[in-house]
Amino acid sequence: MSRIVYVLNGPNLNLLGKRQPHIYGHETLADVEADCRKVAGEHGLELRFHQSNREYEIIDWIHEAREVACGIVINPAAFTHTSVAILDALNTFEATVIEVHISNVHKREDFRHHSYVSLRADGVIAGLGTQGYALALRRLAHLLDKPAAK
Ligand code: CA2
Repeated sequence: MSRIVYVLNGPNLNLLGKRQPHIYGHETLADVEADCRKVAGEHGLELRFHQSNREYEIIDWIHEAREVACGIVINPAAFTHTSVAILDALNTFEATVIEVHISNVHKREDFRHHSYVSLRADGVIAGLGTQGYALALRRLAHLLDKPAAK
């Protein structure tokens, strides 16, 4: 079984740590990637970390992951609430999918309460700040090492 994990980030997350720190905190996306690389290293996972403002690029990475990956951690950002196309792509992926949101979307505007991606995700983390990514990777590693515990 492969130990390649894709961590995918949607639109505007390239601005993390640079705008709206009261909502998304002070860590940049580079900091998040560094955290993820540390956890991946601890668990023998190979990380493919990406961000895009374009829906089709996220879909292309999900298609790539279908061929090689044992899991996807995805923060689809605003596409969470709009993208049937990303849901359709994730539905073609057979291994574990964990959805991450930095903010607690359920405490925010009504339009953030619905997630297309949650219809596919095996787990959802929201409101734990950028730590949610590392926690999602630990969960993936746990499932890989102890699949019966799922
Ligand atoms: O809480 C999350 O992680 C979100 O996925 C972030 C999205 C938002 O549309 C979702 O409802 C919840 C927004 C990402 C925008 O990221 C920014 C970061 C810093 C400054 C501005 C935007």
